[in-house]
Amino acid sequence: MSETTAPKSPVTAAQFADEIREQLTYHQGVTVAQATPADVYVAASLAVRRHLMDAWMTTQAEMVNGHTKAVGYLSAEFLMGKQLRNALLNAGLTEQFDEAVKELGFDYQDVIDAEHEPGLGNGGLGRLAACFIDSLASIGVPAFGYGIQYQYGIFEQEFDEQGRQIERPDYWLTNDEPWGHVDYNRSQKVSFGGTVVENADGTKAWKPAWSVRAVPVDYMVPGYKSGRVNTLRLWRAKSYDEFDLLTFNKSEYLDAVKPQVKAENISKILYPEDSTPEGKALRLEQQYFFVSASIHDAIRVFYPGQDKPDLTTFPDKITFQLNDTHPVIGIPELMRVMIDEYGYDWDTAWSVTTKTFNYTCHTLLPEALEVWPASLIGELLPRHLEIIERIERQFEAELVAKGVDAAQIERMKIYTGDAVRMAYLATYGGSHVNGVAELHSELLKDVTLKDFSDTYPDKFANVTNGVTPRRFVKLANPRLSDLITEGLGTDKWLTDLEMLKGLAPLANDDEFVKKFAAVKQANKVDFANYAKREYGFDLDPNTMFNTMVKRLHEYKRQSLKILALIARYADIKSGKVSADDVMPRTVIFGAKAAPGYYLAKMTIQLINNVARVVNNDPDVKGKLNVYFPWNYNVRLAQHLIPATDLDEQISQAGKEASGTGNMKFALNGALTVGTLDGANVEIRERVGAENFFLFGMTVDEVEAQYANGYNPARYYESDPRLKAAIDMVSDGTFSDGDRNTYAPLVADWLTKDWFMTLADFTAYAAIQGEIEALYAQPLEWHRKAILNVANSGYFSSDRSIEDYLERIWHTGSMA
Ligand code: OX2
Repeated sequence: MSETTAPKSPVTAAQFADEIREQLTYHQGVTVAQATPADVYVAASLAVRRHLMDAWMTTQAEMVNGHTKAVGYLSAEFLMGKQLRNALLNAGLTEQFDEAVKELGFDYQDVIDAEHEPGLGNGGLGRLAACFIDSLASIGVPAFGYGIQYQYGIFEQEFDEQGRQIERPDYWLTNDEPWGHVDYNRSQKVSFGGTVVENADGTKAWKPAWSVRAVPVDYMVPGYKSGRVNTLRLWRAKSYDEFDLLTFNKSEYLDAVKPQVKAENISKILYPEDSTPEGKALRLEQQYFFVSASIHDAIRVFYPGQDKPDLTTFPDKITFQLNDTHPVIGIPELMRVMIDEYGYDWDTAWSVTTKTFNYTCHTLLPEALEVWPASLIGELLPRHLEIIERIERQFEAELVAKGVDAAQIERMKIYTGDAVRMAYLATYGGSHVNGVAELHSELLKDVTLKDFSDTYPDKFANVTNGVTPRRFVKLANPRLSDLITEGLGTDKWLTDLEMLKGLAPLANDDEFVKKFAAVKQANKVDFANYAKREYGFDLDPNTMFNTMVKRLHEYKRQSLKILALIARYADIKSGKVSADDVMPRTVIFGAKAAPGYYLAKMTIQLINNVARVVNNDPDVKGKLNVYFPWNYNVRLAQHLIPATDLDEQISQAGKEASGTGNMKFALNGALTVGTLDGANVEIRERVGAENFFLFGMTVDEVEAQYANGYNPARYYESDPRLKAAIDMVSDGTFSDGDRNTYAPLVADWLTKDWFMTLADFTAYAAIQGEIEALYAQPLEWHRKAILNVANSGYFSSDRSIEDYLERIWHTGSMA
């Protein structure tokens, strides 16, 4: 979308202040004198929404009336982050807001802080969905994000006295929430349970046992300077029976509200899992709930007022992207809707369905590919199970016709009789399957879905992930953004991120390098202040800021980082390394562990206790510090990433599908220490091998180790520094002398170590010397950091969306 369609600077600061006053008076009923920052936050948000409203309505009208196929991004998670600043940026109102708030007598930071971040996602998958809908709107592609408005998002993390993770519910809707519009008049009915009966004419009819009302809550998704505002439609579950009056009148109050509780539980809470499924009925209920409502909603939107819509045109109206396996039940649902509700025959329904859906896989961990017990589907969605059975029969016949051998057909079963493999259903039932980085897509083809790629090679594609430069550079790092704009002479890079390449020659310009270094230093000072204010930490901005932020998972190997850190600590303590030779480092962790993930939680406890011991040890004072700010979220990411010198992407090769944090750090001028995994491979290729700290085994080496019977104890015995570090974990150094605290973790390292932390330790420890030598030459370090920024433009989510448009969706922006 060209800039001519961008909203012109719509108001002056004084006018915007008036608009805020008006909202305070007529929406909230408070005067400016009575207003709190939270009131001003709500009023300002409503004022911004008003500015976006016309573009929102035009976008919707043109989407329905135009000829451009829309995208429906079906995702169980959208990790949006705070809305106000982003909406202001995209509406072109940032400066007016800053001034208006000041004029009203408020500090803009207090107003921004009043917003409670909606945590409707676990990590990378949910944040990717949020970046993608930003890019879709910014490019001007008509699109809906479809998901669930969980009442409780990802838990709030705290640490107890022992450094253990405590999970608290995140009731993010406690205060006025100005962004979501609850549209009761466009709700959908979603049904569950019951039986399937045969009609007299031989057709099937599902007689469900119970239903819930899916109420859409609509969020605006404003594009950056595109004049387009798309919709994120998050469904909230409501009961049709508020309570049973008969039961209530018998004074059985709790029983009377049971149906309501059961219905509303569906959108109550986001599963705090990342990469592993929870085999819970409620999760399947959630999945079906939002997917069924969304499919019906799309039919309502694109065939307005039509009782007998021509659904053979459905794939020309919308393409549904399945964000991982969570929405895959949509495939049998669209079949059911077409056959049972609209009377189409099987073949027509199948042709429409396969053209409508595409599937993105985000993992390689076999345990993360959802498999549902057939009994559960049968109980909750009996008609869908029948449809899946028939899909299986058709699939097998097709494979036989293709000459696939019996053993392979057996391996490829979607429906095994006992279980339904959702990734297989998605692969067969949609047009394309994509991985999220080149290496990942290759491994999907060659390993995880090999039988399918052998049989249907044309279905497979790659789309490497990306991140939105608006939120993660412009908003998060205003100083760097200004410097980039100065260096390039334009701010057009915000919608054409490859333009960052123009910075490469400036890496040789000492003046520019010094300015770049000054930006990083100022960001570090800011973060130190933030960490003091929010967490009470005392970070020294004159040390290297070395960050590892991501979900806590064994494959991501926070263990590797903490063991190397302990080894370093031991070296300084023992005098093996003289304190004068130590490059001062501040190590910062951020990570949530799934509440039921025992070893991950123990790793959190260990990190916290290493931090406690190291930070209180006068022998290493000023040389090594460790901090673990709790409750890592988008807000913390936006503060921490711009302040980071060195980023850790140290997963076991072949396990991280892509990573997106790695892209955010590179774009913000951090150097990366990492393995050849996920998108690290592409980042390194682009920024240059000499500007990336590579270490560790390759995928092939990892596979060879598994094949030869990996023995971690061998590494423990052969590297004395590793041995010393592990011994310190066992001997009570980090548990007030108690030798049992970390025993399960140590036992796992020494006997199992499935993700080969020990095997990569020596290489990881060795590369630290190289890192520190470079850091000792600030100009050289920052030159390399500039080259990281300059060559990371490819990792814009705008580029990812362009790739989806071209390779998978075959649609484009609105004319
Ligand atoms: C994550 C992947 O672990 C990560 O590598 C990737 O960058 C991100 O998705 C976005 O593609 N749950 N979360 C993921 O995969 C699953 C499953």
